[in-house]
Amino acid sequence: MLRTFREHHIRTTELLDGPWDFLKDPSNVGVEEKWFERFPHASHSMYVPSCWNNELNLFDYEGVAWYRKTIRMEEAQHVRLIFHAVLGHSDVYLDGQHLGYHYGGYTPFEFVIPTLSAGDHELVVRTDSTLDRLTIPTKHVDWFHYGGIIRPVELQRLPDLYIEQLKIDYELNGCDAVVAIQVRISSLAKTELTTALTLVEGGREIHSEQVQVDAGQTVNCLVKLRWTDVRLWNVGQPELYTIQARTDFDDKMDRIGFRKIETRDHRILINGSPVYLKGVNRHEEHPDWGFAFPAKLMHKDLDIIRELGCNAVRGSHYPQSPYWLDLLDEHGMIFWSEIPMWGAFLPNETVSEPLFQERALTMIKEMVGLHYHHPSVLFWSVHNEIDSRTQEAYEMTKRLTTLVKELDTSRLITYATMHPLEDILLPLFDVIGINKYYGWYEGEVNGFKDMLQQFHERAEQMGAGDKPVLMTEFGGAGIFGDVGWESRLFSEDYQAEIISEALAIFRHDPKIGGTFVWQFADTRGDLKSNGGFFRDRARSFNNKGLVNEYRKPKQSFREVRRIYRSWNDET
Ligand code: ADA
Repeated sequence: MLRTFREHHIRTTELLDGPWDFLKDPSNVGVEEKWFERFPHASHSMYVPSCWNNELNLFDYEGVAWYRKTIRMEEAQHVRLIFHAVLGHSDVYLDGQHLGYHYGGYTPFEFVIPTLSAGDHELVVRTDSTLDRLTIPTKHVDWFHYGGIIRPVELQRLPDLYIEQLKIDYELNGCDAVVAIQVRISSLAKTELTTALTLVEGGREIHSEQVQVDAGQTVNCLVKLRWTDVRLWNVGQPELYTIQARTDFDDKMDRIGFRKIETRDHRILINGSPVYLKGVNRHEEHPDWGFAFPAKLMHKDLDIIRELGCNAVRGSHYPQSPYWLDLLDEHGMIFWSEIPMWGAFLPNETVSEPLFQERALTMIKEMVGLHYHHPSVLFWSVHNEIDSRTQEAYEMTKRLTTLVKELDTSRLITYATMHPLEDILLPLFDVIGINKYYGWYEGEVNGFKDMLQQFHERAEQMGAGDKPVLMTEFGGAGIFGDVGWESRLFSEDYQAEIISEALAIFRHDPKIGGTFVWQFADTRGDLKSNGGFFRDRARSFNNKGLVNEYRKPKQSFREVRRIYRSWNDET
């Protein structure tokens, strides 16, 4: 399932989920041997979507692997192939021809193939999950190096005139909105075509016009409508509007929620009222599924997070599934979306590399495109824990934040810093996220007080004293089931203790606008690290979850539930 609702009622779409032929290519000979023309017999079957590492004998395989699927066309038709997420590098071939290359991991890319002939066609994908110094994330990252086609591959059959894009923006003044709907219609026809374009909201026609598109051309239609008394979306108040663009040949639906996001007095404001963020960091990961997280389990994650009393989730550390965001939209929950630039061990040389920066910019563009309409998304985060003390970091961050502003001015731009007392990036952001682990990696939990006081003074001096500060990571590891009389390192008791002490400190600091515990569930760590990284990851898991990897609650879960439920949603 891609979304919780249907995106098309007229256009025919099909998910290519199921068995694909699969073969790893550890010596990287496939291109030379032209596997895209002759797929080797030695291949076996792999379910898509999935991470190959969850299959027997592939657990620690990082590298190149090939996939093949046969597509049957009953008649010649235009086709749009959407890869909703493939980890790392992907090269896509159709009938031996290279369709294109994509680098990324958590966002879709697509190909439009005009008039694909009737009969069988061979779709081949070469993927490479290798992490290195210029990939995002780089090699040293605190999550397992999974590989594979992790979200569905979709095959859409397109008419001659198809809706390439539906983009909905609005300006809100109280409960009155000026809604700007842009529909991009593209032609794959050999002659000029005319169609009616109709916009429908909740079953009600709101606009209609005739559109003429020349052969092979694209037309952008912009419709501006004034709506009064709209129902506003807010935390716990999930008012949503579904908009359909329909032509004589095609359709596309999407959903929005009306809300205004601002900051004032160190608080995040939705529709003019402050909201105190009670959150967790969630990896979209599970030991049996890796990053190919099934929709059904998303419902369960949501139930558990709501049970905890949360109103916010930080999508650490990459764009999460649209289905998950649909669920958050539908339950009035806040989401923080970020690209997978994970920086704790990121060298400055890498930060300045043009290829690295280009990849980051593309990831931002794709993330904003993917999550643009979700009302739950309040924050675009451009990186996590990079060395924010350096000029190199400043230069790169300036490029990233400038791009975000070009793409979307309605949301807050943010990041998470691990150097709050030396950080030079504060002025570039609307909201500052702080990651610190007093009581775990450094000193006593009480250390937060001093650090925060110094941070606030420094922020003031840098002209950033009025920005909301969110505690985006804090906590410690607790091994599920390790409970005792005393609170020892790695016990559930100790973890629960340091998290509750930290939460009490943050809640008493008027300049903190919300908290995200690290982390929701235990996640698989990077096993292959032999360079001295992540040596404290007992069981090869990051054990800082409030629930274990199978979503069983630890003591810290019960503590945080008690605390979060006792806090107001407002200041
Ligand atoms: C960092 C990082 C997380 C995780 C955490 C930890 O803050 O952002 O991804 O690695 O530390 O557990 O140490």
